[in-house]
Amino acid sequence: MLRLDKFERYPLTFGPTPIEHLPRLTKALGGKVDIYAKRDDCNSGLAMGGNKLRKLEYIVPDAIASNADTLVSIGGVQSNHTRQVAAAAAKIGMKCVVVQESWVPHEDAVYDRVGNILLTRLMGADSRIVPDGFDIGIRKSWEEAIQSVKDAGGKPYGIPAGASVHKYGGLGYVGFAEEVRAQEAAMGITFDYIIVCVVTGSTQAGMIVGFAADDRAERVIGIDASGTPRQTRAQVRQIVDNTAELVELGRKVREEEIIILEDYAYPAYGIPSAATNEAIRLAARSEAMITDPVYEGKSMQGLIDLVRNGFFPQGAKVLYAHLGGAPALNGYSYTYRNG
Ligand code: 5PA
Repeated sequence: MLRLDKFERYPLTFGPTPIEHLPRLTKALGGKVDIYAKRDDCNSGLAMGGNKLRKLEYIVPDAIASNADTLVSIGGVQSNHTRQVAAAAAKIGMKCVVVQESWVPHEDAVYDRVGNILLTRLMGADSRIVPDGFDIGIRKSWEEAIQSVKDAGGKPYGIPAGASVHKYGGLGYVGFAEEVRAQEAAMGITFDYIIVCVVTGSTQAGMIVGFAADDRAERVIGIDASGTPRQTRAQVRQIVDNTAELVELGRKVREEEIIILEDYAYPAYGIPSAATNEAIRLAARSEAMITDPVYEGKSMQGLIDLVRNGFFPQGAKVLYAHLGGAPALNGYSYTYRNG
């Protein structure tokens, strides 16, 4: 038994997210592998939801206990994470400063006006665009933003990119694994594989620890969307170790239990390939399931490619973790102008 319940959780989500069968996508991919989705993209009424709210549920109690008055975080211009931090801040009555780095070499006339950043500003966050490029690590621009809050007499609470290297960043997705186990029991099935997009790492790391409890961590297939997979893998490793200790897994997760596939992040973080766009269109047209060009479109591309290449044995049940991200599509209006 993992010790997740000893950690305080501040509810930001509706509760367990639905798992749905995707019969038309299953059929479009040949029908030999049964595809399901767990809809963490529909997990909350807060500003369109997504995976960060599951993580933030375990971070917010610590922020409140610290007597902070301002959450300070970081991401790209179309960051889903900073949108969800802004949402959590609004919901708990704190101020919010978010640094939005220029992570994506993408030009669209309204890129910095629509989607995530629009919602972030609407919720009252102080959104600061800076020119620094992509990097999932601890950033100078974030440390400066924390300092600027102090200089102005405020009390900041820092949340790093993707809420990942925060000490409690992995707990939310341990909870995901516990939830899947309960749903499997209720549905009378077991999933053979879980597909998850990975960038800053705590989503997959939490799942790895959660599924290590019934010895199937290596069934969690991470699809890298960072384009810097060595750094992502190192961060996943670190979060796995820290989280395993927190929830008392009782053993070290082995290196070969951490599976990250690097083949789908090209041409760069935030830039969809032709195959990404094909995947986005197939999910939309077969199941009305909307995925984005930065994250879920790439993990959908990975899922489709793995099915087509026979990676999964016949009859396998594959659970696609849908982590959110659709608001960013608005920043790609030209790419999808014809659908
Ligand atoms: C993000 C991340 P991790 O960062 O936990 O690996 O999750 C990857 C991921 N899907 C998958 C969606 C929709 C995501 O938003 N987003 C980041 C952001 O700033 O939005 C942290 C990068």
